[in-house]
Amino acid sequence: MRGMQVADGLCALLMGLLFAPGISLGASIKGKVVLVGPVPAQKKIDVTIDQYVCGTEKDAGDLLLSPQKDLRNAVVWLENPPAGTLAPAQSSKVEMDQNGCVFIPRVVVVPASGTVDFLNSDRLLHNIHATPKLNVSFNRTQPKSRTIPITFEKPEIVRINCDLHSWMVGWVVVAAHSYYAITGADGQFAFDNLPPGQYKLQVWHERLGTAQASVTIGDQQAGRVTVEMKAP
Ligand SMILES: [Cu+2]
Repeated sequence: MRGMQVADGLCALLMGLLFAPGISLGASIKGKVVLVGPVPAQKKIDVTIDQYVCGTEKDAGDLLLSPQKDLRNAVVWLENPPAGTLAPAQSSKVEMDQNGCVFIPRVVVVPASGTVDFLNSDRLLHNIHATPKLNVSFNRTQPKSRTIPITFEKPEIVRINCDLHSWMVGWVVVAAHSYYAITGADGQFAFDNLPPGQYKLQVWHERLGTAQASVTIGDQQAGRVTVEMKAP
């Protein structure tokens, strides 16, 4: 019984902290990104080299939609993150593999000063090539099974190419803070542990460009938002 009372007391204390004005982090944003309007043509690319690994045809992969036009691989972030969330440390490994002559995952997020491990699971030579504006350029050949770690210092969206296979494109989104998300196959994203307030969302997609939205959330609420993107 005594233990229960201590636990209850601790619980009350924690609840008090959570509900105290100014420091509550009980709000969240739940949203999805959808395409509105006509669906642009989905490109296919004929593969003429290295077919023994790459196959004979590839989807461009730059516009992945569900039957309901939910948009995958859009990157969503808060333009005005809560104070004190700048420059997070990298908490887990970020990897981008080259597998079947495709970058997998196609889009990754890494915090500024974080490292992406580039892998090659294919039994042929690939290459990783990028010419960012704010980060250091690189152009490295990559035999099977070699891991190449690349550190990205500055927030920026960096396109990655393989020069040997022209259709291979990947994206490294270097994040300025911890409130970045990539939409899943259902177009959904979520941000948790937010103080109440008004938030501006920035959305980027490699083919559809950018979009903005704003959402206001109260204490212990989930703000819901649907971001609509159109083909340019
Ligand atoms: Cu390649």
